[in-house]
Amino acid sequence: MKCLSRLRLHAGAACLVGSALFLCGGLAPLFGQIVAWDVHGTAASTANPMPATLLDPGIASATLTLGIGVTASSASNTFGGSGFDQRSLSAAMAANDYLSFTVVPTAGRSLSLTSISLLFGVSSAVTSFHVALATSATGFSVPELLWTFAFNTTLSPSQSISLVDYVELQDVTSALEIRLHGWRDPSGSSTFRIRDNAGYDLAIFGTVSEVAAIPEPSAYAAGIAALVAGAVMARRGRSWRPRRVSAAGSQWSGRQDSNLRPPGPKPGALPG
Ligand SMILES: [Ca+2]
Repeated sequence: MKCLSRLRLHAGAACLVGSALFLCGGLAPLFGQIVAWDVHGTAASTANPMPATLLDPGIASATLTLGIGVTASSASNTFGGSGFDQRSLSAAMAANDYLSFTVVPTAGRSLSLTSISLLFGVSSAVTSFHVALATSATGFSVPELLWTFAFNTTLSPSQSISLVDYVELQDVTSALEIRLHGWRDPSGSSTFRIRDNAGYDLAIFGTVSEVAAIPEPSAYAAGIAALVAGAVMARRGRSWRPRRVSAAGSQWSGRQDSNLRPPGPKPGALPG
């Protein structure tokens, strides 16, 4: 995966310096925060799904919601749910115990994610509460989880997860969902939530780019033909000389000795 990502970056660099810039096209990417939520003054019980507080113009929509395995919490200044009661990732996935956010690019735009920052916690500390990020880009595949983490306090410190190595999260042109699954070691049930601090509490960083128009195959063929024709003409231009045509229609080079010309009637010669 990392190798593919590097290939993509190298291709991007080649795109910038190459002579075929028209194939890369598009606007300069916008770096930074492209989607963010501030849960201050809200609760999942009254705002589910919750639209993003900050939305890049290149993103049509972004919503934060809950899996059907948990119940929207009414705790103020949070977005979360009660009923996180599974004891393994596979069980949490099967039970749909998760927080989820879905980002939909505007038509003609693509998203490339670089990182996610989030602030979360539980209502009562346990040893331990576990979380894992999975994405629709990989079919929520467990071997391709984006990140896992465990904590044993109520207020886990802010977390920042780099996504630059995940090629599936680059150049995304359709809806992308990321699920934050939660489960716990001891039996019981937790209320797990995005919690409030100054500013945004869940933010996605990355770039939004205009999708480059892909030339029609006929345009490629015409372009290649023009390049080949130009190269041939340039090569001929170095050795080309005027050519004359004999009366009999034979051709010879103007540089050839006259003795090598095709035989023809001599001036003034009489018939017979
Ligand atoms: Ca906040």
